[in-house]
Formats: sequence, structure tokens, C-alpha cells
Amino acid sequence: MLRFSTAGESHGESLVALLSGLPAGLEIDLEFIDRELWRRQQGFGRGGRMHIEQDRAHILSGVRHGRTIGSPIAVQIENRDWKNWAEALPVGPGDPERHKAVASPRPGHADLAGALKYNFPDARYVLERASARESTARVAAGAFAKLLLRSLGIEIASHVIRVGGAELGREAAWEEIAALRQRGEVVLNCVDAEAEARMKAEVDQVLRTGDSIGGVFEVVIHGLPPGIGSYANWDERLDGLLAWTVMSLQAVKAVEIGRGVTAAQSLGSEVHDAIGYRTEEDSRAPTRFLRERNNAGGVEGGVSNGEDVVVRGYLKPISTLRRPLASVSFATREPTKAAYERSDVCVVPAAGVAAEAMVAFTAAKMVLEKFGGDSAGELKRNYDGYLEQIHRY
Ligand code: EPS
Repeated sequence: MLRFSTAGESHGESLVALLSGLPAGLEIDLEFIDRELWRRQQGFGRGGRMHIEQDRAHILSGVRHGRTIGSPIAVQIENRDWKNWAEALPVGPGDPERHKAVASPRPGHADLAGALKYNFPDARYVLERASARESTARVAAGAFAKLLLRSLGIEIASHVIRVGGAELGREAAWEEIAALRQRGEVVLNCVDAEAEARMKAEVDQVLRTGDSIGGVFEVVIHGLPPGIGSYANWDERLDGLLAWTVMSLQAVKAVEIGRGVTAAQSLGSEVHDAIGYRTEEDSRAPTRFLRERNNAGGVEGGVSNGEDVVVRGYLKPISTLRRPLASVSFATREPTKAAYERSDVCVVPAAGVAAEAMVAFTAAKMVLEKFGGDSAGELKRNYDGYLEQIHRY
């Protein structure tokens, strides 16, 4: 079974991802993993921390001679900022004078609920683990899942379709979205230069006012064959699993598959994607069945239908504000301002990269459940056999 977990505090020594269940013999492109970590660090509106960190995957186990060996994979990502925090956040008791309390909870963050739940006198430990810095470990794990999918011809990419009031406002082709991954500089990871300029103006505005801003990213799985996930049991539905895993990311407050939101206000004839059939051979298409549009977002009845799988994540604005909202002091219970600690003001492109990782993990897990295989070769044989079957249908 494919599974992963992460460990690490935002200002601790390292982040760690532990991934198990990948077949043996999968080629591991180390540059690709580091490039994914780099992509997560980019975007206009990131905070000063991104000038300190240079996230790199240090693989401790499970990969030898450039390939997986079927054993658990442990990956460590160093926090370069740790050297500035070693006394504030030591593993041992340390000097209490040097600890840094988060003295008043930030509305929208886990600070208050976390302090109450774990009976902490302030929100330091809550901030450290609830921080979206954790998503760097998810991106490392997700990069392995992407490499597995890539070995079967399945690709994943994301783009930003809204920042605050500025939206892309048109469909983006897969080729446009995939091309964004090659960019040497990431502004807001939008396929359209004019829309990206409007998005950047929104971020500029909040940088000036000390506020923060959210938006919407879209993740696309390209090349996933029909038949991944199942309608037969609630916990095997692909859309349900995507919703869960993407929603589990920090600051994601809603997840949409295809045109799920507007579908609720449209007629059936406007929503559902009519089906056609091509009699001639096209070896690139997964099946001979055709759709003129993809409102379903590639999932019908909890099962992939061979179209691109389209998952949107709606991100609330970052809850650390330079111009803080009202809060209450943990120490005195008196009214005060919410704590402010260096942060980002817009992370929509980065959240899109983290969501790619969660989508890749989910897709890889379901692919492995359907096709099995303890080695990459066994998986590929099973997979190719199925492709042949549906191609003939
Ligand atoms: C970070 C995400 C944000 C950053 C963090 C690095 O985390 P949070 O969810 O806590 O706002 O602000 O950096 C810092 C905490 C810092 O010291 O600047 C990330 O994605 O790496």
C-alpha cells in the first residue's frame, strides 16, 4: 500500500517525509525532486523565509543506484533557518529566556484551537507544526509519486486561475499548463500574461496595506486512463479521495472537481458531457470514446473517464497579517493584537505545487491498487495489458 507521513517543525532542524509502498526498480530523477521543491518556493508574495531556504531532498533510504528498492524511502529537507532558531526551539529544555512565545492567537490560524487542545501556554508549538512549511515534505513525497505516474505516461501540472479579484477568465489547454513547469521564473504561475499582471497588482496592493490574499489553483492529471477509482464503495471514489487529500493542505477551504460549483446552478443538458465514438484508430487516445468538453473534470461516478482530471483548490488568505486583527493575550486574557511573525502574503502558486503532490500521491495510490506489482516492470505489464483491453473496447 502506498502511504506517506511527514514530520518536522517550521523552524526545527529538518522536515522529513517517509514514503512506503513504491514498487522496486523505479528510476529516480534526483534533479526532478529538487526542481519540484524549488517550484514550491516560488511566487510573487512569498516572505523573507524563501530567501533563506534552498529546499533540497536528502534521500536517506529506499533508493540505491538511482532506483527504488521497494523499501521505505526517508527524505530529509534541511531548514537553513534552524541556525537562527536553535536556542529558541531546542530539543532539550534550553534557556527559557531565549524561547519565543506566540503570545496571542492569530484569527484563522490553528493557534487558539491548538493551544486549547494540547494545553499549551502559548501558540509556539502550534505555529511550528500547523505552518505550511510542512508542505515541502509533501512535495518531496509527491515527486516520487509523480515519477511513478510518469513511468506510465501520466503527468500532473497546476496553474493559478484566481488571485483575489483577478481571474484568468478563460480555459487553459493542457500544453499551456504543462509549459509553466519549464519557466525559470515564477510570478503567479498563470498561463496568460495579462491576467498574471492583474493578479500581481492584487498582491502589490496587499503588500502595501499589510493584508493578505487568497485565490484558486487548478491541478490537472493528464493521461490517466478510464477506470481509476470505483463507484462501488464510498471510500474508493476518486473524486472523494482528491477532495480529502487536497483539502488537507494548509489554507485550502474548498475543493472543486471540474465545473462542480457552477453545475449546481445549471441544467443537466448544460452540464453533462455528450459521448461520441471514433471508429478510426488513434493510439494516443486512451479509448475510442470522445467528449467535446470536460465539465465533469474527468471523473464520473467516482471513476476516471479518460479525460483530463481537473481539481480546483480554493485558498483562503494567509492568516498571519502584518496589520493584525484583534485577539486576546494568552498570558493576561486582555484584548490585544494578534501575533505577527514574518510570513507570506500570497501563496496560491506554491499551494498549487503542494496540491500537485497530493493529487499525484492519490492517483499513484489508486493506480497501484488497481494494477499492483512489486517491481516497476510488473506494474508496467499489468498497466499495458489493461490499456490494450480498453483500447479494443
Ligand atoms: C513557509 C510557509 C509559511 C511561511 C514559512 C515558510 O508558513 P506559515 O503557514 O507558518 O505562514 O511563512 O516561513 C516562516 C514561518 C518564516 O519564518 O518566515 C513555507 O512554505 O516554506
